[in-house]
Amino acid sequence: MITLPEAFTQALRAAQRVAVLTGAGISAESGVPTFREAQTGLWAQYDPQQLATPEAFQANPKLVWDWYAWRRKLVRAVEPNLGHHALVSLEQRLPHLTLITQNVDGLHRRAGSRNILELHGDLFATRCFKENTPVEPVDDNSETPPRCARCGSWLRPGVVWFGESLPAAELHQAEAAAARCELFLSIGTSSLVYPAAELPFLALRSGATVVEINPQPTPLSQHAHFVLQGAAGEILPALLSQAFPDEPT
Ligand code: BJW
Repeated sequence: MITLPEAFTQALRAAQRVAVLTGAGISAESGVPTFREAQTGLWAQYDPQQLATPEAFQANPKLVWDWYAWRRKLVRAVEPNLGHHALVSLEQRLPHLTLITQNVDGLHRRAGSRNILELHGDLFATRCFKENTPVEPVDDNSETPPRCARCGSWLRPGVVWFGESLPAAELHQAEAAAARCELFLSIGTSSLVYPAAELPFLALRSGATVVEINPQPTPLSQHAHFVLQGAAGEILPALLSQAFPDEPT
């Protein structure tokens, strides 16, 4: 049984505005590999950081498209876990919670979270590589990579690659939520990728209490007010039952 610091559960109960930033670690217990952990099977020989760039796609569109098609298949076969579900319950109990996610797997949406900002796009969305316009998702069994029906260019996954801008409206809302919140939770992210990694620091500068949930230390750890070392799927349900002991989970 995990016992969380009373000062933290009290801060959570009292908070009017909470911002939550999640990364790949929250989906790990669903069976989705994190971004920086070694890949398995066919993809073990590739470094995700080398595949998730426009340059990699331009150099080898089939390779990069197939990697995303493989990940879509993997994500379709898994379910949201206790960590995702605990965040849904937290949203229902708190006056205002903004869920900012770097994940492209859609598991927060599938769990039932409502106020979500997806900073790095959506694994299941498709865009024209040349015109950057959204198009209808294509069948993963069709020829790869597919072509844009309008201009004939390659289609690409609707995610944000290294060197690309994040969706402006989502980033703006995430920064506003980080600057305004009293409590900021950073969950399951290595805190390495910017501008998302800047958000807890923005919250710190604005006077918020910052809490990290992660089995491993990150560059944020030494700055956070509370570091809860462990798996999100264990800590988040404990947080819920200890902060709101009289409410059904
Ligand atoms: C658990 C767990 C459990 C395990 N429970 N936890 C400032 C300084 C330096 C560089 C830059 C900067 N500003 C911009 C940059 C460049 C770049 C960047 O940040 N590079 C860094 C690598 C240094 N950023 C960009 O290019 C961004 N664009 C941009 O800023 O545009 C303007 C600009 C461009 C160029 C220069 C300057 C300005 C775009 C970033 C897009 C990131 N996209 C990706 C791919 C998405 C599509 C896909 O999935 O394929 O997003 S990269 C990848 O990293 C993915 C993730 O969302 C993101 C974050 O990873 P995350 O979620 O933290 O996962 P992991 O695997 O790293 O960590 C998992 C964690 O979980 C670990 O800590 C585990 O311990 C933990 N864990 N089990 C809880 N059960």
